[in-house]
Amino acid sequence: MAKSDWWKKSVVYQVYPRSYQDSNNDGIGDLPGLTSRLAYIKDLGADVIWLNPIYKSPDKDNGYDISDYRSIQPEYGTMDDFDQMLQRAHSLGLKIMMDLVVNHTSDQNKWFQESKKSKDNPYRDYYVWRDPVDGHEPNNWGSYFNGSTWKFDKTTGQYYLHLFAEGQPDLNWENPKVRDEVWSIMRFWLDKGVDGFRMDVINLISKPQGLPDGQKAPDEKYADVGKIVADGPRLNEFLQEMNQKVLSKYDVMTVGEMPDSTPEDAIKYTGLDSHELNMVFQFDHVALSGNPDKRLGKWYDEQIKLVDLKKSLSTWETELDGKGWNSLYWNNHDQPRAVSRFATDDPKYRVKAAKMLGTTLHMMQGTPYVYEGEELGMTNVHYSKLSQFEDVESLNAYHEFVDDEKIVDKDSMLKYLSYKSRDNARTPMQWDKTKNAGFTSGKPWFDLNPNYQTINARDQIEDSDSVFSYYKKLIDLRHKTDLIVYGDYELLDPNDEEVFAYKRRYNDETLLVISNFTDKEITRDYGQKDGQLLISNYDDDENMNLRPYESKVYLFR
Ligand code: TEU
Repeated sequence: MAKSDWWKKSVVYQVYPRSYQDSNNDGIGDLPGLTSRLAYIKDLGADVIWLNPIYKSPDKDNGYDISDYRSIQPEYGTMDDFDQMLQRAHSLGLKIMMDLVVNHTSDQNKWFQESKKSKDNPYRDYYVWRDPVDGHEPNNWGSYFNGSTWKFDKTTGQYYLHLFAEGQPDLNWENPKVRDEVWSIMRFWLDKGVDGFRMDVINLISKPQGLPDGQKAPDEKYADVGKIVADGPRLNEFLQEMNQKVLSKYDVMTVGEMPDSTPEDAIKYTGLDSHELNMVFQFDHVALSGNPDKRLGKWYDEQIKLVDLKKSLSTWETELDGKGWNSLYWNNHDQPRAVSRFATDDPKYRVKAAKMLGTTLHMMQGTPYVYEGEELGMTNVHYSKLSQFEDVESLNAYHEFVDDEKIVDKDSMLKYLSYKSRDNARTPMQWDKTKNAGFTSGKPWFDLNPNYQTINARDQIEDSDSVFSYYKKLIDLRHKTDLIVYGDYELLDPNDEEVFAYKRRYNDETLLVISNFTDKEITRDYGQKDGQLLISNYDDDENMNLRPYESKVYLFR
């Protein structure tokens, strides 16, 4: 099938359906709610929507634990509602990319319910079961969500593997029947007309032979499982099989979520020769933490140093150029809000800072992703009490580090949760100033960020100077400019701790991007006086002078 590279020129908008728009006042976002907001996403200028999981699920991990891959979670509506949403999206020229979560299922999935019944059940080998070793877990792997990756099951006296929560048992990809089941699920959705898949932790599906212990420091309880299972021995083979049997038959977009992958890995999966996936989500820049206590992993509250951030993003830009393809993102449903994390949500600078971050990312090579509310400059919610959090990752981490291991005090951990918790991304979308920001007229499943009085879509759509209007311009600029899509990349002044500046080149044209990441007025000269100003987050241009969070883009011909 002849395929084009439309996905290179696209901008993706991510919808977390639970928090987007409620239509039946049960306090939970749903598919008819999303359908009613598609025109808004079209108005922003996005081409593709990545929809977080909407399948049947007991919701231990907000839909990432799927009990039935072919039905819709009743809270979100019916299959008819899904079909109508898809049809409406297509009629507006929007594509729909589904979340494919097949490293693990829910423990309520019928495969697992069968699998746990007996050692000779036909579904036993759909999952990874092992005998105890000396009366304890089969190895020292630590789960992404804290504790061991192994859960003992009395019925058969064996442990099952779960890289994430206990309710998320890992599928055994070594079993060809499991792979066939996955291909069949993919065909089910593709034949309905969906336009692609975002593949959840797809680089974790091939476990190392023999499941050996991993390395860990003496003061660590478990080994970091990501380092052990990421990019396993049969991953390329599995992805190639997926491509041959399914993807090659459809003109769709695929992105592999790949924690711990390196640019070399990414080139293998997205390279021109391998034909496995279109692009990756890599984690380097969001995994930077600066935390001196490695045991706490991501849990810390200091802002990342600009020099490190530049190095991380730039490495991916230069290494993948001409060889593979990257996704560009500041935040998603697993990360804190971009403006709070990478710049500032101080009301004095928030609008400028949100636009500055947008400019810095959208002028790079790769496919940009906008997470719902980012286009409004939505901020972290700044919770201070444990009872306000609801995410399984945050709660497990608190209990392990504060209550069980006592390696951090309560107040520090709460500060870390407040800065880094995934809950920051999951407060409902802020549509307008009415009760619950127009998200629901019922009781919202999760409290809104009270700042919807000042940060909401209704105000911003009408304001030509809003973050929303600015994102529209950024997206439009990409659609019109091949240089932004295809140009190569060069970081300027890597050691500058205040400014992120880079160049892009394509044919005879050059783009210069300059972003002041501080709240100070500073000066820099990159020769911008000879360029034509394409876009900026201030009304006028003071050339070498950079005002707080100023960001500007120049074209040179
Ligand atoms: O996330 C993968 C992943 O690696 C996360 O554990 C991530 O590191 C963490 O959320 C950031 O702290 C995917 C999904 O995006 C996430 O929502 C799921 O919880 C997870 O897989 C399991 O399916």
